[in-house]
Amino acid sequence: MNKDPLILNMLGAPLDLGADNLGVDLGPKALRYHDMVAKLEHAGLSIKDLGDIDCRDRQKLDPGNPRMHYLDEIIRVNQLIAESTEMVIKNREKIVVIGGDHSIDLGAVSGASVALGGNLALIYIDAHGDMNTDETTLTGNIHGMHVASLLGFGASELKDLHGPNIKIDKNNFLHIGGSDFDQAEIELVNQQKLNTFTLLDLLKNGMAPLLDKIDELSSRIPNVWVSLDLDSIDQIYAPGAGMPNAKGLTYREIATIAEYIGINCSVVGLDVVEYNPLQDQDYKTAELAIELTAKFFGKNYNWYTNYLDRNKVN
Ligand SMILES: [Mn+2]
Repeated sequence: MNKDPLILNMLGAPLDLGADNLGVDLGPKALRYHDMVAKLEHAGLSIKDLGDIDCRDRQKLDPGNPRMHYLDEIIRVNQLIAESTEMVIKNREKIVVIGGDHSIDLGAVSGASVALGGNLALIYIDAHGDMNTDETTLTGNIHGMHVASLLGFGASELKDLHGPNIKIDKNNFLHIGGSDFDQAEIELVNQQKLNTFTLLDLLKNGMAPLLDKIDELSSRIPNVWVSLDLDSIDQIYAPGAGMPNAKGLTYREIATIAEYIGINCSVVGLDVVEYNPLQDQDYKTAELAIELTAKFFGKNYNWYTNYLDRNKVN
């Protein structure tokens, strides 16, 4: 494991307007309270804290367009996120963006893609597809649409955020851990031949074919953005996810995926989203989010490193 300090910028995006449930706006504050900065520093990452973006409260806003709720504010916040990720990656530093709901991924990936002239792969870990458009959405919630936007589908307001180019070429996309795709999302995956490795694939074929897919992608496109929706993880390990998942990835599976990506890919940025501290149990999910963040950047932080620290011989 690489012991060199690595500069990691940290940006909080306490946006909850892309979703319905109360609490994901508290994610950045709760992770900071749980010492995310100190713990990542301890893991060997040198943190530059960019603070939290000011997000407006839904009580003060009109949902507006019924097919894209709170569109204007979501675009405003995502534009700010995109400017941050673009600047950081142009400076050849790395960044973790902490949600908030998953719609913050739109700005995060858009800024990274622009910084790299579109030469960016996206590894997307989520129980859901997030590939609806304003035409196929069943809820009007934008946290279910931004992947389609990044791939160049759906409403121009979303897909043209931070510039008109397609942010992620569909051949440079890998979706991991899906178990709940909507019909329209299944059709998009099939029509566009999108690269997915679902929970069923994992249970049927094991981890090896997934690791091969990660290798293939990162050998072709060296710069990788990782998006981690905590609802991809089983609720036993991640009770504090926006939509807790009774059939998600085990701790062993997600920790291995994160470790493998951290060692074998050049991860330029990560977003960790849908953390809901109101549903967490003893900060279990927060602790896991911190551990996985360290692992995605090739470092380690877990109960064992803590055990070693506590029992160090002087
Ligand atoms: Mn999601």
